[in-house]
Amino acid sequence: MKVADYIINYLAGQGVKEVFSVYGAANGDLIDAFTRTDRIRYVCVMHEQAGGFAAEGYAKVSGNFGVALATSGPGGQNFVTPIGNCYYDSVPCLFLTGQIKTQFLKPNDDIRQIGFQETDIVGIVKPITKYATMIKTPEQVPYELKKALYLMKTGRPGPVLLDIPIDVQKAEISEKTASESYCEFPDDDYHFDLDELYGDLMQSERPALLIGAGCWPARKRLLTLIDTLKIPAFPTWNAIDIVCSDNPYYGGRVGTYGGAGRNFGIQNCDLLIAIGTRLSGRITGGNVKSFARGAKKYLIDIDKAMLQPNDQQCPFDVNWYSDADYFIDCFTDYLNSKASISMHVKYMQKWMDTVSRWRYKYDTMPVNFMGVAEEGPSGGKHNCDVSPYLFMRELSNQCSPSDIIVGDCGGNIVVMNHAFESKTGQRIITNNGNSPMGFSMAGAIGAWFAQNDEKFNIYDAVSNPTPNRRNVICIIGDGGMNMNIQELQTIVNYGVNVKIFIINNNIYGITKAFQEVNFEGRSEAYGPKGYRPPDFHKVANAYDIPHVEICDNKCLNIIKDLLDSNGPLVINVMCKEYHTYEPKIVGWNTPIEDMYPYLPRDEFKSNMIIDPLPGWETHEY
Ligand SMILES: Cc1ncc(C[n+]2csc(CCOP(=O)(O)OP(=O)(O)O)c2C)c(N)n1
Ligand SMILES: [Mg+2]
Repeated sequence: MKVADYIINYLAGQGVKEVFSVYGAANGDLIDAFTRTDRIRYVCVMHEQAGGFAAEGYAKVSGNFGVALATSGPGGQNFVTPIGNCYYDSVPCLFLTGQIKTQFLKPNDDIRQIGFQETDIVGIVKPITKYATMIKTPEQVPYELKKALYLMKTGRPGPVLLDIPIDVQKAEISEKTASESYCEFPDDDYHFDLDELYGDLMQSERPALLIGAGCWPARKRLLTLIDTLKIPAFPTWNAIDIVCSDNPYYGGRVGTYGGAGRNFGIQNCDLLIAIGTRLSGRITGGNVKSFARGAKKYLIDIDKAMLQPNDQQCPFDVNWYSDADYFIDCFTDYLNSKASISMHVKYMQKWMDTVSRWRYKYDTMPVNFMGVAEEGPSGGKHNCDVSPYLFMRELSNQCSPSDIIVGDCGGNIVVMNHAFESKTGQRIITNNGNSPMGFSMAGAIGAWFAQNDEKFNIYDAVSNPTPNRRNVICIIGDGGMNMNIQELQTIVNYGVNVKIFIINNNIYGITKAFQEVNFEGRSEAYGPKGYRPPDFHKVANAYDIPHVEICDNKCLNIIKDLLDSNGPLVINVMCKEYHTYEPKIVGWNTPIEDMYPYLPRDEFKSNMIIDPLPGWETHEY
């Protein structure tokens, strides 16, 4: 069997249905291998970066891993951003690159290049992959493939890259070679002392859970655990579809995105149990040591490097190495064996009510936070005005529990985190750790392929029946749209049914907000100076995709009809030059509970159960 066929068949055997590819001579044999199987197909994207983003979207929605395929040189180089995405957001993806024939490979690192489009892609991506290697002989292929996939999925998942020279792709391998395999047993030396945790829980008056994306595989059992504990659960930025807004124990979003509730819940807890999270700075805020400072803090995570108190920006008191899945099972069993948990639960209602009250009272939606689009030199020809906050809340009201929502970056993702209220069953994905502009359109394409494939439709909403099809909704800024605009053609070519909502403020909104705070408002390179978006109506026309404009807050009730319509749609949400993202945390020293616009000081103080930090009277922390 040809090596190229072996690889493609192997991926099909792993349940992968689509490989996102751009052609090139160096991956020609791998592409040709698809002609000899009907178990797996390639999807031609217009740019390798988008192919990598699509593979990420596919992995996040299918629960399987994603695969992207590129040629040597520039093809592989275009993978750098999606590989970074997968590394920082712990996404299992296999990146395959073709490489020039082994005979033309440069013999040492002093030589820049010998073969046409030769590049040391392995060297380039080493720091942002779990494993990357060039396979120089056909005999190594089965072993390296198994090893790469094993490392990709085991422990904290992440991307791997295999670089395969043309002559290796063309070579034959025997069945005997192919059966030899890589095998390693997972390091599951998990240990924790549940008696200690239980003792602290019984003592605690204000316990809280912090739930990270590492809990995704155990999400159903996690919801049972939350229901047993009956304490507030706060999702991190990658877990807002694990603990959803409709969960009775949902505490709200935290950190930078802690809009509703203004972080009073997490900051006032006296016991914090964080599971499957690396505690990004977006969660803790810049004054990291002030995060949940009144609490004894437990961290349960699979990444040993993140469990070292000396390396932790915000040191945790107890750090346990464990798979979230395993911990959740053990903790649930443990609690079920304890009669006293029911007594504890009785006392928790008051604390839960307090957290809910903060969340409702300090919603981002009351008029004073809703913001009004500023007047300014208009980048568009329409004089229209939609509040992104109002739009996002309305979108979430009109979305169904089976929808898949893919967010981008910039001001629009801040608004999405502030105002989109999730429903159990929804998938809400973006790339948070790397946050590249233009992720969401390509990510949505991958998400669509994943949901469209019945076998891997892992829809498992707790209380909703499995729908045949799920709406895929892409939310993107005008700036982000420009970064992968060419993928509109992939959408057309494959009939991808995705609704693209462009939050069109004609500028890089988050950049304008940043410059106002940090550069005395000098407006550089975000628009209209330097940057200006195209007329998206004309763009959609050029790609032959229907286009709708929402120009007024009063028209937001049409969202549901747009979602129910057939086929792809570009929806231009006209927001003038909106760039007010509030509430927000101002300054590196401010603890996350003191968000701007500042509450009157007596009101702020009345919400603090623990002591405010010195400086709270004047905000001079
Ligand atoms: C690839 C890439 N380049 C630059 C940035 C820096 N950046 C973050 S958000 C942003 C502006 C985004 O503008 P837009 O998509 O219109 O969103 P808005 O903030 O207006 O909602 C920029 C330049 C980035 N995140 N990714
Ligand atoms: Mg914008």
